[in-house]
Amino acid sequence: MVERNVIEIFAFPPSPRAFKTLVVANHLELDFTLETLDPRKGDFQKPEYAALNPNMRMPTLKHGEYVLWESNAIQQYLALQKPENGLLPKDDLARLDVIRWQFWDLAHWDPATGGYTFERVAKPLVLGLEPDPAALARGEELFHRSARVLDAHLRGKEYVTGKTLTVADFALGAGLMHAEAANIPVGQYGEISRWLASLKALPAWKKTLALAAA
Ligand SMILES: N[C@@H](CCC(=O)N[C@@H](CS)C(=O)NCC(=O)O)C(=O)O
Repeated sequence: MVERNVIEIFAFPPSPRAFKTLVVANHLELDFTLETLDPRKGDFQKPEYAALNPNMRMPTLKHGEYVLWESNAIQQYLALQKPENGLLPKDDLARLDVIRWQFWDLAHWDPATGGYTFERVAKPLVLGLEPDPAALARGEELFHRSARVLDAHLRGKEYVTGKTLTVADFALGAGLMHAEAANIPVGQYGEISRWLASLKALPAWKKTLALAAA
């Protein structure tokens, strides 16, 4: 029986959308429980889960009676648990910049990186299907278009919105959690590679990757 004040995160840890939320919870060292869902067992469609998230997708957060879905919104909720950490800046314009990049993630980066991950990781390793070359070609075009934007933006910046690590870094970095396995051509982009290396060095990144591999 989970205590009322413990945050529950319902997620399939190998997914980048799950990773986005779990890495923030780990970085903030929040007290949370991971409720693992497995798509191979039909967990997303189970009535008790569909009652929490009518999309029947993950992740979902539950904190007492409060329920929230959409990974980037969950990141913000987690950041608000420890506002002093600065993952979601208090200053309005600084916060809007973080939110801008979270929106850009959903509109452009997540589909661009997600195409590779779905075709080269989820299909062969989770669903037992062959990658579709046409989908990979479409994904490649999307990826380079967005990667050029992110790479140029990162020039002269430590993190996506400047000198400070925010939820935007975790939102965008999560799309590259399977970069090697999915053969995402990150190496062509020096600034993205440098920024990604700094995220991978974080203890929370390593801890969350281990959850994904478990
Ligand atoms: N925009 C949503 C996307 C959620 C999403 O599509 N999750 C995938 C995980 S890879 C899912 O649950 N897919 C199951 C399905 O499509 O049936 C978020 O970021 O939370």
